Amino acid sequence: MPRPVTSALAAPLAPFVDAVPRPSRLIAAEHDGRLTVRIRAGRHKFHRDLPASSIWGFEGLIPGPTIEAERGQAVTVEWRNELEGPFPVCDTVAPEATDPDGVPVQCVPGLSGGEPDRHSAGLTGNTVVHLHGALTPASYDGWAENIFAPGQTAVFHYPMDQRAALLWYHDHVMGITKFDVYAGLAGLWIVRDERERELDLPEGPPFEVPLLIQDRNFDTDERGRLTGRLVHKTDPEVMEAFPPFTVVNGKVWPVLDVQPATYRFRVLNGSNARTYRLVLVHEGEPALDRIAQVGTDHGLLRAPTPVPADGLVLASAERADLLVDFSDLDVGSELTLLNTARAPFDGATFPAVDAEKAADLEGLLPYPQVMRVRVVPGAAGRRSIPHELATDYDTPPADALSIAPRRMIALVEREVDDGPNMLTLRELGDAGDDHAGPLVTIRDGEQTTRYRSVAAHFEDTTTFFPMLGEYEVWQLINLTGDTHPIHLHLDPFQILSRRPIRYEIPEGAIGERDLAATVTLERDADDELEHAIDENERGLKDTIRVNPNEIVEIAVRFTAYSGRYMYHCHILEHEDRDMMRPFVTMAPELMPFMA
Ligand SMILES: [Cu+2]
Repeated sequence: MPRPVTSALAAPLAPFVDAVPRPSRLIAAEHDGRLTVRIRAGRHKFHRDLPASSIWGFEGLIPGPTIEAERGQAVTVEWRNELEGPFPVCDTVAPEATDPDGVPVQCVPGLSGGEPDRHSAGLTGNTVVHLHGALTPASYDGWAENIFAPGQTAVFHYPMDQRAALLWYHDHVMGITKFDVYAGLAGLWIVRDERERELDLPEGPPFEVPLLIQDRNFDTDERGRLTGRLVHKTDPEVMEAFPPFTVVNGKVWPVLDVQPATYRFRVLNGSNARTYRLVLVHEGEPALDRIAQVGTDHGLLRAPTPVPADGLVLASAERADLLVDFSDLDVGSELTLLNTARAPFDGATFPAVDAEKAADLEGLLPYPQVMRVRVVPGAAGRRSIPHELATDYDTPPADALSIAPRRMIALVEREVDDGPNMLTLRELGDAGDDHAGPLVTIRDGEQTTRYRSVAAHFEDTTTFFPMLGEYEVWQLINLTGDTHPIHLHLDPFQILSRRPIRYEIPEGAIGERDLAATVTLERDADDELEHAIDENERGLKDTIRVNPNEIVEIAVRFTAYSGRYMYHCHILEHEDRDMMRPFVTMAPELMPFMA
C-alpha cells in the first residue's frame, strides 16, 4: 500500500544558508548608453551544498547583470550569442504523476523514471532577446522567430522613452522559451526617472533590493544525492513544470541581512509557470502591514497600496515595487517570506495566518519557503512614504472607451491524442446572422452576441490591427481550469473589470480551429472565487491574471511604434504550446490603404 500523501517533505537542502546575491549592475549612463552583453554557458552554484550547475546566462550569470537606464536616454545593446552546447537542462516527462509513495513526482528531485528528451538535449543555443515591459520598436522587440544562432549578434536599440519601472530581459524563442529561460537566460532591467527621485525612493544598494523569484529542480545520482544538474520535469497530468526549490536571485531559499530601516524590494516572478502568493511572517504572525506597494509592472501606482490580506499574488512576469519597514525590529529579528499558492494556480485563496502550514504536496508546493530576512546592526531609520506617487496617468476616459474597438479572446485547452494538451488563444469575430459553423454565444443580461473563431494558432492570419493613439478594449474569457497571466508586448494597459462567468462547452467542441461554447456573464453555482480587482492591479500593467470562470476587460492604447508584436500567456509552457498570437499596430493614416 502506498503511504498516504503527507503535507510536507524533508528538505534535501538546508534553508537560509546562502546570502541573497545582489546581481551585478550595468549602468547604461556609465557606458554612454552602449552596452555589450555576451550570452554564454556558465557554471552556477544554486546552493552552498549543491555542486555547481551548468547554465546558460547573460554574461554566463544567473541572474544576468541588472541593466539600469534613465528615462529618455536610449540604450543600445549588442547581444552577442556565444552560447555553446550541450543544452544544460535535462528535460523529461515522468511516466507517472506520483511516485510509489504517492508523492507527486514534481515535488521531488531527479527524473522520476523519465527518459531525457532527446530533442531538447540537442539544442545548441539559438536565442532571441525580448525586453519585457519596454516600449521598443518592433524590429528590436525580440520576435519569437527572428532568432540569432551561436556566433551571431543582434544589436537592439531601446529608446527608453517610458516611465520608471522594473523590466526584465529574457529569451523568447518560438517553442523553447521554457527551456532557454529555465537554463538561466533572464536578467533585470530598471528604468529610472525624475519622479521617483522627487519621491526619494531608495535607489541602488543597500536599500533597494531586486528579487528575481524562480523555481528550479535538480537531478540526483544513483545514491539519491543532488547533482546540481538542472531538471525540467513534467508529468502525464501536469504539462507545466512546477519545481520544488524556490530560487531568489539564483540561490535556493537564501537569507537577506537588513539594517533596521525601510527597504525597497523590486520583486519579479521569473518562474516558468508557478504563481506565488507571498506572505511575510514574523514570530508566527503575518506581517503584511509592514509592506506598502508603490509600483506594479509599469512603475508607480497613484498611491501606496497595502498588499491583499491573503498575500501578494504574482504570476509569471508580474512585478511589484514594495517598501518594507524593518525599522522597529531588534537586531537578530527574523522574518520569513513564504509562498501559499498551490500549483497549478487557479485563484483559490489561502489565509495568510496559516502561511507556515501552506506546504501541500497535491498542490505541488512541498516547501513554502521563499527567503528569510534577518535584522543586523545598522544606523539607518524609517523612511516616510509619500501619499501621492504617480501623477501621470488616469483611468481611461469613458467617452473614448464607448467608441473603442472591442476584441474578444477565448482561452481554451484542447485535448490532443498523442501529446499533452494544447492551450490556445481563440480570437473571436462577429458571426453575423448567416454563419453556419460552430458558435460562441455570449449572454450578458439581455444582450446575446454570437461569435465565431477567426484565429486559433500563432501562424493564422493576423486579425488585430490596433491604431496608434486610440484606446481599445480587449476582453479575455477563460474557459480553462487554471489562471493564465496574459501579457501584451509594447504599451501597458489598465484593467477595467473582472467578472464571473459560467459556460458550457459541448463534447468535442474545442476543435483544431473551431470552438463552440455558451458563455453567460453570471456566477456559476460552484464558483468560490471573488473575481475582484486587487487595489495593486489598478496601475499600469503589462501582464494580467485571468482566473477560471472569469472574463477580464482591459483598456490598452498603443502609442509609439508601428509593427508586428505578440501577446501571449506568460506561463512559458503555454506560450510555447500555442498560447501566443500576433497583432500589428498601425499608424491611422495607413488604415485607408489596408485591403
Ligand atoms: Cu496559460
